[in-house]
Amino acid sequence: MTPSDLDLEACAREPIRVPGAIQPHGALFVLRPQDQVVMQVSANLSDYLQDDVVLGQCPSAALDAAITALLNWHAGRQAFFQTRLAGQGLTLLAHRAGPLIVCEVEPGGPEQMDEVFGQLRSFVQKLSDETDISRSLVLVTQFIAELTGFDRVLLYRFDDEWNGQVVAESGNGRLPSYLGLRFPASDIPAQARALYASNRLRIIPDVNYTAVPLVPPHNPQTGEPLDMSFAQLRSVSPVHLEYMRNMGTGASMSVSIMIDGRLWGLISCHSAGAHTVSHALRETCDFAAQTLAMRIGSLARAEDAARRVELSQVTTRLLSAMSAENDWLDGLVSQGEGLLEQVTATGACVITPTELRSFGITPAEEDLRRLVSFLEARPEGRDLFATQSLAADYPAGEAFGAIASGVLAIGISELHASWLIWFRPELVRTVQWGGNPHKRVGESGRIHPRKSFDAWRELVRLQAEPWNEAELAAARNLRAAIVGVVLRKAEEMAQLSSDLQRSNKELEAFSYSVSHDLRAPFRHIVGFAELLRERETTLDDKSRHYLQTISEAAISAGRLVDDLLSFSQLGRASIVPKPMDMNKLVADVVKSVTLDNGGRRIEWSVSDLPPALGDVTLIRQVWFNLIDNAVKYTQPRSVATIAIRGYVRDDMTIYSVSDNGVGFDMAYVGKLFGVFQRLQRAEDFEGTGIGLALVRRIIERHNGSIEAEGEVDQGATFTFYLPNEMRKGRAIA
Ligand code: JQ2
Repeated sequence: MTPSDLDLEACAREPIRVPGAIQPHGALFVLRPQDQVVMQVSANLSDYLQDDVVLGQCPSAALDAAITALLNWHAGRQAFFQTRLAGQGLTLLAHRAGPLIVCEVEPGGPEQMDEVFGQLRSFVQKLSDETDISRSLVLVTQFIAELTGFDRVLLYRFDDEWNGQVVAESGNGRLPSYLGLRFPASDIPAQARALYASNRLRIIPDVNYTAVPLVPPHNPQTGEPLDMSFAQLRSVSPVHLEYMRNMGTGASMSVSIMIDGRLWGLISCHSAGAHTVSHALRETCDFAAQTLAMRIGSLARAEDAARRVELSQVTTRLLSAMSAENDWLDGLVSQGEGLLEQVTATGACVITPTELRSFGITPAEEDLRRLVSFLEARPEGRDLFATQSLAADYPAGEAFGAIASGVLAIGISELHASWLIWFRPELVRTVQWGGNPHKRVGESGRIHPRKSFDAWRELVRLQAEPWNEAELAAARNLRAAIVGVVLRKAEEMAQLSSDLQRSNKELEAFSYSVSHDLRAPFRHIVGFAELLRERETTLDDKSRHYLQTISEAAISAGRLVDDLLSFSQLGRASIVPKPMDMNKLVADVVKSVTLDNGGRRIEWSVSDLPPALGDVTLIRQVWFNLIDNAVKYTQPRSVATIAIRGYVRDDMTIYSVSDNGVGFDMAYVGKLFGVFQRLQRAEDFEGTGIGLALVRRIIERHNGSIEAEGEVDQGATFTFYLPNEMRKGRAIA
């Protein structure tokens, strides 16, 4: 037969409950309870029961005692019946199949159960002392290997997709180790798993057996094939027998481990040659397996609880790091290892529209940004997203599936597309596959473990280890922690900014009233100083100089008050934007600034300036201050050059004033536009220290912006941006 997927598919559909045959290590007959007539027999029945049970008749008187007991059992509710047929050296086992009773006989006398109970007792003791699941699994394989004498006992555990992995093993070395190996779900197909969930034990004492047919093949009364789900002797699938032969095993037995009603795994026993185990010992194995199942159930719950505590400690660590830093992201990233540990990932990133911080192994930034677009587009929005196979949900993910098949993502902002994302690599990359231990010389055939591993490999391509509940919960908790930290920081900021706004308002009110009240006294000082000078014609030079100084100081103080006043008024006045002829405005300003420049040489270079929208008086003030500054700070130059430019770019009209003056150090550019901030010593250059603050305020009131560039002794350029006609609708605040 040629290997083909079709064969395998057919085998997955094989009706294994109704094979119509048994294995030859016992015999079977079907009894109709009303009249005790034998309805069906296995063709080998006379090998075991001679003429005591014959098709179409009632069992002979030699079995009377057993049959009476059997009928008593049938009238009750127990599922299984067992008795000794001492005269024949057999054990009789029975169970119901619809209205009929299926009876099976197997050779075997009463066991020396005392010793077995001793072994069982010590096993149960060891198991209850063991707190680690993995070591408990090894204990059970050891116990069963000792009890049954099989060459190798494996513990085979199913994952969510019913792929399996050998997670514990005991053996005498006659068969190769399969520890750690993984197999695809198809190696134990669905109908077999369903059967094994209800009938927990099966044995194949000799893989090379010849199946014994049932006679007649169907129940003569119903015409139905016999349901052998619970028959000990059920003949097994020929495909599975082929598999066993290919893996070099002559006998097998497997016991289901059921946890919370689900088939969790199998204890799978093999021998190189034929090997059998009595019914009593098989029962003991089942008992051990179910004891283990209960233990795993409770250990798993304890482990899950411990894991949640462990992960919440990681969350706490991350939380305190985030709270300690000004920028919570810095804190989070400073604990990169913890971030990975939080959900056992190999890579992680926090990605916002403006920032990307990553840790460990992650896809490239452009892949991450595209992944975020995918996440954002989901109907679930920014809820948790977890997958063990990203490519299945998001085909573009295949490109980086090797490092990020597992993705756990969680939105961390209501407002922005900000995500915390963890990654896990494709599983095949992480599997330890040292030296192909299952590859044996001479292994052949269409199905055997090595091919199974390849099939499994194909199956789990682009799949990562799944995220468990404790990890998903940890991700949610961390999100809550982040949101908490961010919220608290935002509240602090809001508090700060409302404090700031209040003190700004107070300051404005204060400076308005102060400057208003100071204006008149300064005028008076100047005026009276002037009057005094005119009246007292006999004053000596020194006194005249004093008077001159008084009036200059008062003029300067008055100017300061004027500036302060207009600065504080700016916060209140509403702005009515009108088209402004900037060429004219600048020409006027240049003229007024240079009226009295003490014969300085200034080379002006003024380009044709585009018009703009704004309040002419205020913008004139801007030009005045900038140009006046340029003139002022070029004083030390023998030839000052001042250039004024203007152009339109997109929805902004941009103007600049450059000079070759004393410039400034860019390190202090942030201070340039503050009130009373001056980079040069006040006495070197006249001015109130409010000019640039006022300029910025005016520009900002126009919804524009201003920036400065300079270098010490190399001049400065001030550039301001005003929203133009295109943005007129929302140009002015
Ligand atoms: O031998 C048994 O106890 C039957 C249960 C069974 C097992 C357990 C044994 N066992 C292992 O210890 C390991 C790890 C090395 C594997 C992979 C394994 C497989 C395994 N398959 C079992 C049963 C079956 N497999 C059955 C039902 C047999 C029956 O109860 O009648 C079927 C139909 C198959 C079918 C396949 N097995 C294959 O490997 C493939 C490719 C197929 C065809 C889909």
